[in-house]
Amino acid sequence: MRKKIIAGNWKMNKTVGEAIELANAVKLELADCNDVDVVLCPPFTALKSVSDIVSETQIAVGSQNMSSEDEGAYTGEICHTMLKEIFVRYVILGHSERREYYKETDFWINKKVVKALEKNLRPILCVGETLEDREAGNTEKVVEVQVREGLKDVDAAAFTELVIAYEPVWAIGTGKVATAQQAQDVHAFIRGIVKDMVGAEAADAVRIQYGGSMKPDNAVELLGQPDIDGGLIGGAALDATSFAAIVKAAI
Ligand code: 3PY
Repeated sequence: MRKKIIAGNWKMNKTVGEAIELANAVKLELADCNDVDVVLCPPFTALKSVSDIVSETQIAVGSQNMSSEDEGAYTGEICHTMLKEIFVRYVILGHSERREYYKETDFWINKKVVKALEKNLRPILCVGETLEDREAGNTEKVVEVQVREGLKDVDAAAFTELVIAYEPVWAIGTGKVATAQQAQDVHAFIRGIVKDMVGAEAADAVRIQYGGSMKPDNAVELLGQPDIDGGLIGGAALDATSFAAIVKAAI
């Protein structure tokens, strides 16, 4: 039985003051939530404050990116040591916004995934097709490449730690949501790829989240699908009540 995981991707929203307010509001609702893994992913500037606020709760903290390097002359980057020092446990890697706007490739995303695992951080690897890909009938082809390349050289044992987030790009920030069946089909397909890569045990253990306009009113149906193990939440994570409602839908 896979434990569901709901992560809030706050993206480039919330000043430190606003992040403190939101984290405190989420803490009031979810501090003792044991049935679902809850993760907050604020921007880098607010990570330390949010981490302090949730430190004695069941809520974990994640970053929205991480360098593949250990330290040194990499202007603008943040490495694993800096994240672990402030008790960050998860790292979102390869989000479609990073692939699209910052031209992150599967090669670099894979280096980050491998580094995160080596340093005991849990990667949330994002994959997903664009509208153009879907309309051309290329969803499976695109997602398969992203999964195989992103998880290259990852041991079967690590699949209990890492998380895959399926986020159809056409459903991100657009208000469009994949139907529960569309999402389930791709999740089952991804699990099949993992099985082919590292075996049935790892495929059965790996958690695959859905991301892309998940909200309280569609969460129950999406989270009720057999291969959907949680959500990576965008807009709805910026409001404590909506975020908590999604977490409760996962219980
Ligand atoms: C969204 O739901 O908009 C996301 O991109 C979550 O990562």
